Amino acid sequence: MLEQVDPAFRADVVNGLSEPIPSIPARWLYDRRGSELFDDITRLPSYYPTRTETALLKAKMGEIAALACNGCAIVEFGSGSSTKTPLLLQAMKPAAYVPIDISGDYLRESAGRVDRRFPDIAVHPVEADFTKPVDLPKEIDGLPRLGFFPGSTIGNFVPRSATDLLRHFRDILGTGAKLLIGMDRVKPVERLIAAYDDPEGVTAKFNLNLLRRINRELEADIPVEDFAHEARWNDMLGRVEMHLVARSNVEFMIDRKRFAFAAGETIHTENSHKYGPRGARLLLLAGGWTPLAEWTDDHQDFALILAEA
Ligand code: AVI
Repeated sequence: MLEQVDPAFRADVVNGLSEPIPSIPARWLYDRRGSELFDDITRLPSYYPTRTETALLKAKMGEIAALACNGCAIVEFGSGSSTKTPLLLQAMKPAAYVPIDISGDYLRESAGRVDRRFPDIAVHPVEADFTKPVDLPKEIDGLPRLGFFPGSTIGNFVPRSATDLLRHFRDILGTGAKLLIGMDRVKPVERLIAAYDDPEGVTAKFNLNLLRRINRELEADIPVEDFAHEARWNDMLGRVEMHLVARSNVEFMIDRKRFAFAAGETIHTENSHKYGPRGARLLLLAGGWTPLAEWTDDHQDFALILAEA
């Protein structure tokens, strides 16, 4: 059966590959297989962010809950299959939980799980793209709001878009709202590269899966084995970049357009920005949020920041 193809996918791929520096927006990495591979990445020994953030939440939850939520409604941006949410709900005992996710399947599954496990919390799932305007359910009118944006997903947005997104969260949640956000810290390059180019090769599969998706959904003929995964640290811009590098001269067709890559040329597929303490706070301030408190692990690998709109 032919899959439904999102016209925005076709446009992003064809336009992105036609740019002088070929790139494809990272959101297209997450088809069903890509999401499964990302779940696998979060369990890899070298991928520290998920493990560190979860441990941090567990260790500091009492303190975080006391400052962040008093009978509030928790609004989670991009709830996915998050395992961090139960920790929050257990400790904060919010009046309501509003998971927002673009994937209806994930959303219904996670909302159902929360509903069964926390019968006293009203769950109001919203199927939406949180980067676009979102109406919150009227059932939470009048409740204080806490936005939750874990996982350092903010790092996948270039600072210009990250500040737009933070301002958008402020518009959705309203003045007086709070935001608990996870941000990955700058650290030695070897550790960053190991996290994004693991010895098990899972991140390579995740990155290359994008080419398989293009072949399948856009009936293209990219020779996937002629591309290799590469993770690079861009020191000037403070980010890890994922690229797909042509191993040899490669030609392929997408949508009756021909594309040619010389050996060594790349397709840029993702950015993952890392922030120092001041950079993180400045980003929040530029996005309309005043930092109130910050928690980090013993190695200062990862930070959770509570901010107020
Ligand atoms: C989803 N996001 C926060 C991950 C990250 O670390 O930037 C995506 C990822 N890409 C490769 N590994 C993980």
